[in-house]
Amino acid sequence: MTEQTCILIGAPVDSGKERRGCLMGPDAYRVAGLTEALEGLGHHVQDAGNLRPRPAVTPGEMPNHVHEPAETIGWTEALAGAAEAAMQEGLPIFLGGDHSLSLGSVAGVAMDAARRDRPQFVLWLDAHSDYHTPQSTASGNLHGTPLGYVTGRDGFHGFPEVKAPVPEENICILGLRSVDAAEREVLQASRIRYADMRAIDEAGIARPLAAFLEDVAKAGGALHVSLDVDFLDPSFAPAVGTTVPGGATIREAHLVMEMICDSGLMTSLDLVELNPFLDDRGRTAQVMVDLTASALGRRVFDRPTHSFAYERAA
Ligand code: 4U7
Ligand code: MN
Ligand code: MN
Ligand code: MN
Repeated sequence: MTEQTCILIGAPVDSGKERRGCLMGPDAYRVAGLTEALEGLGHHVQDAGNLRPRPAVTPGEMPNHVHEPAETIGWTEALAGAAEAAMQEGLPIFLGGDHSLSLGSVAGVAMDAARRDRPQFVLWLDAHSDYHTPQSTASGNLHGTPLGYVTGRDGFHGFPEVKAPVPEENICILGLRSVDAAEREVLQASRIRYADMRAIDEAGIARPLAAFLEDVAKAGGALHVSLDVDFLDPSFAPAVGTTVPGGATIREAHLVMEMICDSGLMTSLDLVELNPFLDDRGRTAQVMVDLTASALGRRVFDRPTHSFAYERAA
């Protein structure tokens, strides 16, 4: 693939849920060798260090059960600005941090796309649909709300106004296996595309992804990829607070990344929800680094040499 300037933006966001630990994520990716892996593929890597949240206050209209809204508002402001700026310099990779970081990363990259008159697309790789609002969430955990926010749903009082909402039809969710009743209704009524694990079992993961990537290409869109650790089955990726059995296998996840790479469409990436405190000798961090490498060109072979008869026939 063509050489990229990858900009690593550490975002030790830990306010999006009760259980702490995601703040250690950015350093775990560094220790697992993210920079070295990307440089080894011929890319330029700029590690911008870690961001900090802007100071913010809890708005009066925020429901009481919502966990640490002020801190997440502060992160959203900081991340949206950093994301929009980084799009001028290269391909930002946001090192989370929990998934509430994507309120800011996606809002920011979408602002950049709007400025360039390019439609923004989002590929959401997750066990969960993260389509809540601060009113609909029962847990009060804002890491379950980023897709609600970036599509412009109401109720995000005190958060920066979403000036470039992502159109529902430009979003594809793969890997679903835990959707709350309150999300299910609005999701089904929306134009968001999704394949749950059952659909993936039946059709394979390549078909829905190929169809989505084709639409991004046709529209000349920018593609943000948001990879939640819990997209993967917990047997391969234990370092996450919200494990749900029955997730993507290692090969399904690599295939997704390899197809994204081949498409040449990815313009920004989130690595979220890694909780290194729950990891098993760094293996989950390593899996996430390896998947990032696949998205940016790691291959066994550059091109086929000898083809099989069944390939020549096709
Ligand atoms: B993640 C949940 F209830 N839906 O709202 C909620 F199941 O970023 C989980 O995808 C949200 O890990 C998970 O708390 C957020 C729950
Ligand atoms: Mn907390
Ligand atoms: Mn998520
Ligand atoms: Mn999830």
